[in-house]
Amino acid sequence: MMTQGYMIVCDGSNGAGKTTIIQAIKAHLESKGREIVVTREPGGTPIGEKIREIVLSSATPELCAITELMLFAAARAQHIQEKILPALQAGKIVISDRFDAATISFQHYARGLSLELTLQLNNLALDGFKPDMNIILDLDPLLGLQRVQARGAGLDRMESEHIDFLKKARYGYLEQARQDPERFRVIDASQSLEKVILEVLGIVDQLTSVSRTF
Ligand code: T5A
Repeated sequence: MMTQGYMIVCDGSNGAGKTTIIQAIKAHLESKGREIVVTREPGGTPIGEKIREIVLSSATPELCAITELMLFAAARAQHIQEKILPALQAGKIVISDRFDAATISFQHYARGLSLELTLQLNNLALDGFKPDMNIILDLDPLLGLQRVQARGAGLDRMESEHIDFLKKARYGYLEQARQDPERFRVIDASQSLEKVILEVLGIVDQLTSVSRTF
């Protein structure tokens, strides 16, 4: 009997702590003997990482909205086929730093592309695939940007957008969570790191304790 893989997505406001929290989830699940693949979007594969350089480069602010949408979708299609599906089929747990909900939040709610077009491209890339759980780290974008800057990192093309853009993306995540409470969990990321980790690990334990063997 083989253990079934799971896909957990950590997503939410910029600088909310996704990278930090993912390391805590990884350590926690590894201590339980699970094999973990940590990945990210845009990125996760050599082709996806090249697309990441294009979409996040603040040197090319002229990237138009439809090109941006197609690039995120292209990176995701490659990510699923090359990395995610093989890992899940091998019984591993995949933890992705952002995934399809980011496209709905950023390209639809923030950028203003129609929901129909955004879903069309998302669905093309997903090809019927859905992650098991989306953990949304919710934070005021101003606080998130302060955290990114305090870490000493420069701002990328998306983070250099007007603050209203990031506020709309935040709202987009909360809306998606409201519409799909089964697959989304929202965590208040303004809490202490210890508190956030505790809440997230509770969700992860609940998800991975559900017996899914085949
Ligand atoms: N995007 C992405 C789209 O527009 N469409 C899409 O389809 C996709 C997939 C990706 C960008 O692309 C956009 C969204 C994004 O704008 P990214 O690498 O995901 O970029 O960018 P960020 O969200 O900005 O990621 P960061 O790596 O900058 O932030 P994290 O990972 O959320 O935060 P982290 O863990 O690095 O933490 C930031 C700092 O805060 C501290 C940490 O120690 C660190 O110093 N911290 C806390 N401090 C206090 N209290 C807490 N609770 C803390 N948690 C962390």
